[in-house]
Amino acid sequence: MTMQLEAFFDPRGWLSPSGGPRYLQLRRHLMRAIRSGEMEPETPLPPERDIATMTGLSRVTVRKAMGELVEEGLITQRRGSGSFVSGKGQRVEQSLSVLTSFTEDMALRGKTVQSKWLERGLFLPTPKEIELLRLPRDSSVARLSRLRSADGVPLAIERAALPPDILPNPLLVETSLYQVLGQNGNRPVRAEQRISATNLNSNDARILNVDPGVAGLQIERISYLESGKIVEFTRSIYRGDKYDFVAQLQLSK
Ligand code: 16G
Repeated sequence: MTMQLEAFFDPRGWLSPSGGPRYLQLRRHLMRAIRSGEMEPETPLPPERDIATMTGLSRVTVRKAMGELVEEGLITQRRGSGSFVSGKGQRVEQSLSVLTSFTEDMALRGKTVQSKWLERGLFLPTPKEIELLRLPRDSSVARLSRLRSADGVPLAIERAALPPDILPNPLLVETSLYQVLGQNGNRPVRAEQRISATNLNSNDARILNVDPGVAGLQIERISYLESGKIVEFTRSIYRGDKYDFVAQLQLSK
């Protein structure tokens, strides 16, 4: 854990009288830290009575919050040595409202990205690519398919298709697509994203190193230049057990 425990448990940062039952607020606070990786696996947690002192909550409330996290497998209790963050809960959270690239997202979390190429080059477009990317009939299409991992953990398969005038030489993309697009003044400024649930087919499951049929998230992103020109149509399959998409909501004014 990189932050000070007192600061982390200081209730002023997360406990609110209108935030619902107090044990749920503590549970949520811990869960967010564990899932985002802010609290790393194997981080020892203070004894209940110390958490009670730091948070100002009763020991019963602390026990209830911790008990649920133990049941969900996010915290492990070891007899005689206390409670620890288990490796199981760690997930990646991606904001739904900021247009970032995979490389930037992971860098923000201090993670290193690895990509394995599945396909990269200029191809004959499918009718769907012609329609979605608004390509002229005789055009080619740039395709980039990659397995994307962070700190060695496979997270997603990304299959991107771009008009060839946006990315004339796909081989120039070695790590970040958005970086190469930015160098040519073609970095998208806005995007629409559609997320749906999916069960991984055997091919994608094998690439992501999970069992066939497990739950995943399918995300389609169409991104645009300021002018309205389409930059990419990307279909990604994310591992459902490793990824959370998080949206900040505001009351409409
Ligand atoms: C993100 C985008 C994807 C984009 C990629 C570029 C989602 C669901 N998808 O993964 O559309 O092509 O970033 O990443 O967020 P890169 O610059 O690291 O290659």
